[in-house]
Amino acid sequence: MQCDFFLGATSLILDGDASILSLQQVCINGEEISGDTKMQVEQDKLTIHNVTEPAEIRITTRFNAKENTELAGLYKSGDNFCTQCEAEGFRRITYFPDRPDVMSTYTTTIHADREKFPVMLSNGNLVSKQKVSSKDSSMHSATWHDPWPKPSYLFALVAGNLTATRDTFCTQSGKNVDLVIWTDPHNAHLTAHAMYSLQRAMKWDEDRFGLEYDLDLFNIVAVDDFNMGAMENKSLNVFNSRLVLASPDTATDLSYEQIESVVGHEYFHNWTGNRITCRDWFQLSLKEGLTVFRDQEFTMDLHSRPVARINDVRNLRSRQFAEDKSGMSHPVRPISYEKIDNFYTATIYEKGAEVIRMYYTLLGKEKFRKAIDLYFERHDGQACTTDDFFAVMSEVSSVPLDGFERWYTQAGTPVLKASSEYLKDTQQLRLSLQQVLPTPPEAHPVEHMGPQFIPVSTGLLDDNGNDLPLTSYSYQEDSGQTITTTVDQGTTTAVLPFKAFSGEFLINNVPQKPAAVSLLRDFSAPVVLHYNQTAEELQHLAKHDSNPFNRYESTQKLARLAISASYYQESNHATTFNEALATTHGNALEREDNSKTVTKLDPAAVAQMLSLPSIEELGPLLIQDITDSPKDPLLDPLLLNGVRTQAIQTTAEAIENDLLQTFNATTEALHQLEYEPHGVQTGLRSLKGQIINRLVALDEHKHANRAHAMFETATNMTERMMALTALSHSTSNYRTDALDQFYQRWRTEQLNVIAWLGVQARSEVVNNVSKVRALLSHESFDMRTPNKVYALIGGFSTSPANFHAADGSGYEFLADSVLAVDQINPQVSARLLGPFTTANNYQPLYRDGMVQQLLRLERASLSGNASEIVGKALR
Ligand code: 0A1
Ligand code: ZN
Repeated sequence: MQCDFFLGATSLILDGDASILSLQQVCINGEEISGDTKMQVEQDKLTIHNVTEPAEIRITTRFNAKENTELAGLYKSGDNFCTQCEAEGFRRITYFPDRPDVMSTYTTTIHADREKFPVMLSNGNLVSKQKVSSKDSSMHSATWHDPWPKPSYLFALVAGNLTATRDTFCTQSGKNVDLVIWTDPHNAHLTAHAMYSLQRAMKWDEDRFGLEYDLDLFNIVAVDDFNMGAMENKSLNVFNSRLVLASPDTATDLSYEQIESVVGHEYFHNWTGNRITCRDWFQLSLKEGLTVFRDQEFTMDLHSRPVARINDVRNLRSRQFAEDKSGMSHPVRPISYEKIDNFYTATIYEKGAEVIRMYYTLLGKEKFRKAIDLYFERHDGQACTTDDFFAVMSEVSSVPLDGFERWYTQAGTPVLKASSEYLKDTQQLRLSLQQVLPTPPEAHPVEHMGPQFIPVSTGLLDDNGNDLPLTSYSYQEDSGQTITTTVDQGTTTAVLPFKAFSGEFLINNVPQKPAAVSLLRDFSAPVVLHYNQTAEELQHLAKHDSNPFNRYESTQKLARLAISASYYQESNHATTFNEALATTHGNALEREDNSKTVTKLDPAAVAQMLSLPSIEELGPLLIQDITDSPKDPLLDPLLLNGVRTQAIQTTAEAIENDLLQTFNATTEALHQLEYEPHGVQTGLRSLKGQIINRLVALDEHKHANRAHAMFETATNMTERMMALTALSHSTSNYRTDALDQFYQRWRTEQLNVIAWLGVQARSEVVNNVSKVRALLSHESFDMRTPNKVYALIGGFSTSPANFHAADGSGYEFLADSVLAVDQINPQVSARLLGPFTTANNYQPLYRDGMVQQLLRLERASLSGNASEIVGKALR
């Protein structure tokens, strides 16, 4: 390869992992070198002395890709070879300056057996492919050249017996791009959705960001063994097969949605990640946060914006807010790490995307586009920092962005405290705001914590539920000066720029006391909002808020208040909020008179309103406190799970008839439709799934048969899995029957088997740990396949009742599993350890149980990946 790496010194130091590589030969300008005076090989590097530029350095290494179970570098998945080089996998292939700011052009020649490896791929364009000339040779070779300079983490190579699904895309400038999806031959019929998603992504990036693809060929390869979701290697994306392959019988609606979004995500990286890459791995969010933002917008533009926003916020709260409350808490731009593989986190990805979304909210759509255009104009071809991105945003923004940069450097979720008062005499609404920042984690100290710039999208509702028009707002600066900002005529949402630790906004010309204030519309900042609202106000907002996100949020808030009141045994409050919640759920199920639609509102939104916050969402909120005064900052997970289940039951009981009616109506409506993984029918299915879960949770004796019938009559994987999930938590015989039937019918489909393992792992049935342990030796399970490990072991840790079992059996199971997986694949074992990193949030019974297992793990000789997480969990 052509590597324009500036040597600067006479010794060239190249990264390399001697645990896998065996160095065969080093030649400089055609001459082999050897001996300590010429070069030194150490565990993690090769130093070549006295190199004078320019030089041609030829390095030959050997390694056993078949035994590379870490799935980093070049490895075998099934009968095929493939690579994974992000973040530091290239150094497991050869010695190289394996860092993102060294950008080189690559020419790759692959030699392989013709029969076993008919397909040989690498980045860029195919230059030549030929049989090896000697008559009796079974070998052939292919040479690829990628004209775009790139860092080593974007290198890729694939060889195997793969089948191509081909299509094309004509770019905005009229160039035809060949699109190819490569799969194992028996899966080729499952690629249509991924191909269509790719074409839509290419079109969307042109329409929305003016970005065109820059080569004539784009390949996607689906592999069964992959540590993560997918990888954006230049022109040769490698995907976990679960994010490519789909048919109505093997994929749920959610899988279809994820395929579209991840195909988009990897494609969008071509500009945000590949053309402009990261200077170092501390800047990882520069490419990941921005690309997640882009894939979120892609989903929003293609489907329902509010439904997508709600899903994104749910995900953020349950994963990233929890991470902020764990030993893994770190800022969007971390300042230290032991293993970069451990930092592909919800903070880098999802919080990173929220940071980009705040720029978007503050600049507005047009200016944001202008700023992004400037980013590409200024930095194309460079390895950049988040400061470079901040600089272009600041330059274009009409709002000064002081304090915004702290979103990158300060870890944790800010608490935004709000109170409001109507000033009748002056016809103003006073909104007092305060931000409370968490103490920085030990590993990421910050000398002077400053206030973060929080955009607070705000609207006011009158008694009839209509938005009050807004005209202007005033803010008193620290200097004492009052600044008044006029908002555009007709505006009913104002983005209040809050950048102090505390301050007051006065919303002017408010003719009457608002019936309710709608704060943080569309979740305009990744904060926990404390704002005292009565059950009536929340019900009013849930029914009328013009902002669909806040309609959902008000229902969620009622649920949070109901659950927290039960948790703290405040029975009066619990009754009030549970009743209000049931009424709100009943209202959401309302159906238009004489209408054929199942619900007045979008059924997908109704399903979201009906769903209660997950345990993962509730945990950090409870200890952070929902009600402004945590009674006990340490969590009892079993109690929390119990009161959550009770809330599900109490509210379901109050509206059982409505639930049944809607269940039947969705069944009827779906019966008329042929399965499609999009449109209104996906909403109908998610509503149906939500309801069947509620009903079985309410009374399994009464409703398990309904779930079983749903399972048996399902014509698609979505409804089958929904029914199976509802049954999985019950103790009825229907459960075992459905699980057995499912396995017998789908045992040859890998994706279905993975779903089958997962649904059993997540079951809340008492003492499920023994069943899950038994599944470790089931014929379908393989500890070397990450998808199966995540489904079974990772899935188990999400069952509160079993993971937190009072006898410690759940913790012991996780530790045993980590020890076994760590021998095979450290990236995967490190991921499995996630649930232990919140140990310090729990009451002593639970915390001590986790700590006992963590100490046991600490004494074992773990991989560097796993021991970093164990160390942080014990802190
Ligand atoms: N950059 C990829 C994700 C990815 C990261 C690391 C990997 O191996 C350690 C693999 C994939 C993305 O954001 O899609
Ligand atoms: Zn990414």
